[in-house]
Formats: sequence, structure tokens, C-alpha cells
Amino acid sequence: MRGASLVMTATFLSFLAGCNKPSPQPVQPDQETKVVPAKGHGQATEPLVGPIPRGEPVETAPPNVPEFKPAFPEQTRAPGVHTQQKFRVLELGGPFDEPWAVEFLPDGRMFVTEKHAGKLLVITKDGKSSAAVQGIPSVDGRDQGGLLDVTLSPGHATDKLIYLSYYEKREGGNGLAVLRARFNDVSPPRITETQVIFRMLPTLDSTKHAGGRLVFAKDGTLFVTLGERSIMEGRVQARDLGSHLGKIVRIAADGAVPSDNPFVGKKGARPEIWTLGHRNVLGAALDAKGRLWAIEMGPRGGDELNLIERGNDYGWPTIGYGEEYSGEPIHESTTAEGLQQPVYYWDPVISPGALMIYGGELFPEWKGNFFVAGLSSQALIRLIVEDDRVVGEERLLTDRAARIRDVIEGPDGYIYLLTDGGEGKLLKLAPQ
Ligand SMILES: [Ca+2]
Repeated sequence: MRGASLVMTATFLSFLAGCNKPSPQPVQPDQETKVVPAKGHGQATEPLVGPIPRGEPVETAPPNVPEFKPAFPEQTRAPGVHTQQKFRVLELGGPFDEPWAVEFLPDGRMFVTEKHAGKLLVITKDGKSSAAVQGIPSVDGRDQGGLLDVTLSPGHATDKLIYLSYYEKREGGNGLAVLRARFNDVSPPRITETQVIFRMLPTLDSTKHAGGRLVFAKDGTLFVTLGERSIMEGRVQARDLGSHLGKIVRIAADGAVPSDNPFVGKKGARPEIWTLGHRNVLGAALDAKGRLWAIEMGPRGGDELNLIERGNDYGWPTIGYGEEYSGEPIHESTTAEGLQQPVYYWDPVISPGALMIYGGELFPEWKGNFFVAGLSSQALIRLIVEDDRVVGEERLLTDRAARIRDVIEGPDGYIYLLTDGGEGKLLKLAPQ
């Protein structure tokens, strides 16, 4: 699961997705579910025998920043692995207009957000019809902005609350906001009692890097991942405790500040901050121990996987493994005292859009594996993690040549994906 109750980008590639599309067409009720055989590089079409072979890294392109070396073996380019799990890919729904997140309702229907249009759709179990939820606030839907994540309250069965993250239009620019609202499951569905429970500050005028992933911890608090807005004015605030930019924050379900947050009472610090020094965190998930992991969009050559622990500084922009897309250097060094090393990094980048840690039973070989939605890499990336180190990497679905925007584990143990863009699809992975 992405979180206790539920779970982003090559900067320049996002330009490609920057234009608004015409209104999306609803999924046609008569659309047949297509079964697409799983094939292509890195995917088993026949069961393999014996131990999982671990071989050369799946990445074969040269690094963008060859002078930067990993801090420990297998911090990058872990041995390539080849799953023995046969699976098929079902196309459940779509097309969606720039979908960003999918989440399950308790009865098996799904929410899907459409980023630029700022729409929240309810999708039936078979993915074949949709209804737009009324009452969604206006969003700043340019570029990387718009309506992003949706998640359910841990007590949703009784309180019917949902949480949305979005780029909020403000005087002087915009910023990420988190909305709590009651979901009214009527026709047409709508939200009421809306309340903004968190605003990323300060407001800047940028259409990028605002994070947006929402993950409820097992203690009922809510993690909100943020970003540093891409522009230099924001980047320099990523390690500044007086700013939310470049942080992961932790708030109570009503937006209050938990008294055990690490910087509560520290002069000049924003008390919602949980960790600092992030560039743009679009994906986060809890592991089986309830620990938070996050994937971070790096610059050219610097995407990261981090284990997120209370009060830590993850170093952006002081340290890292990448460089500017212009080729200019950003970091003098990859390491510094007191700054956390990524558990894993990618050079060249994969552009991670979402993270899911598989906890289900349907794919026994994959239990505990990390799945990363790859945008520019056009792959679902599977990581084998042992003792908090990546010991194997595989790229799945590469034959589809689709940017993967979101990945979640359904309550039924199947894996659900959204592909990116103006004709995004909802996919379901099933064991074969
Ligand atoms: Ca870092």
C-alpha cells in the first residue's frame, strides 16, 4: 500500500505536458477490456527456474555526471534482476486528461484526479464509466500544477472524509494546498464542508516543483511531500527551516501541528516540517514497518530514493549526484557532514512519479518490493530492497513506451497504474 490507508520529473519533459487539452471524453461504457500480453525487456514470459538471476545493471547508458561516485556499493546501478512472476496487463479505463493519482474507495470504485482540468472522477469497478465530483476548488492547472493527489481519511468508512492536494492560485503566485472535505456519494457526487488544512509557504510564482503526495502514517498523522518550486528563489530555501519549500511536512488529520514534530519550538522554524533538503518529492509510501520512504525528482542525473526519518536533512541543493540540465554543476560534493545520503540514486534519471511498496499476496515474489512509476524512463521500476539497500533493479512494461504517472496496490492485491499525458490510461496488473 502507498500509505497506512492508501500512498514525480525530468523538469524539462514536463514542458511537453504543459499545454491544456480539450475536455476529456468519458470512458465509453462499451469499451472492452483489452488483455495485453506482458512482454518486452525485463519481463518474464516464461517462468525461470532456479534462483533469481542477478546480473548487469539494467541501466546501460553512461552517467551524466561520471565524476560523482556512489558513497557505497549498490547506491546506484544495482544488479539487474528478472522476475519469475508472470503477469498480464489489463487496460481498465481511460482516456484520462493528464491523470495524476488513483485511489480506491471502500467499495472498489476508484478516484482518479485529472491534473490540469482540476477534476476528481469516480470510476466504477470495471473502469468503464466515470462521474466528475462537484465542489472541487479552482486550481492553478498550468504545467506541473493542478489537482494532484487524493487520499481517504483513515476513518473514511464512518467520517467520509477525503484529502486533496493542488496548486492553489494566490495573490503573488501559487502554492500547494491540502484540502479536507466530506465526500457525498450521491448523483452527481460532490464534496462539502471543504477546509484547507495546510498551505505551503511562502507563496512564489512558479508552475513547478510543489510535490503533492499525501500519505497517512500509522499514527493517523498526514505526511505531505513538497518541492522547492524549481526557480532559484525557492531552491535556496530547501534547507531553510523558515520555509516549507523543499520539505516533507507532517500534520494532524485536521491540519494541526503534532507536538512531537522535530522543529516545534525552534525559533524561526515552521513547525510542520518533518524533513528538509528535498528537491521535488512526488512519491512516498510506508513500508511494512510503517516507515516512510520517498522518491525525489533530481536534476539531470540525480533522482533519489530516501528513507525519511524525523528531522533529517537530505541535502538539496548542497549535495547530490546530478547537475543542471544545462550541464552546469550544482554541487561541489556528493557528501557532507550531517546530510543524509540517498539509499539509491539514478544517473541518468528515471523521473519518478510515484512510489508503492507491495504488501499483498497475489504476487508472492514481489512482496516487499518497491515499485516506482517512471515518467521519462517509461517503465515501472521494480526494486528489491534488503536491509535498507537496493540489491536488484528491474524495468517492467518497457514495451508499452508509456510514461507511468502513478502506481498503487489495490485493496485486492492487484497493482494499478496510471499512464501520463492527455490520453492517460488506468492499467491493472494481474498474475498470469
Ligand atoms: Ca538528497
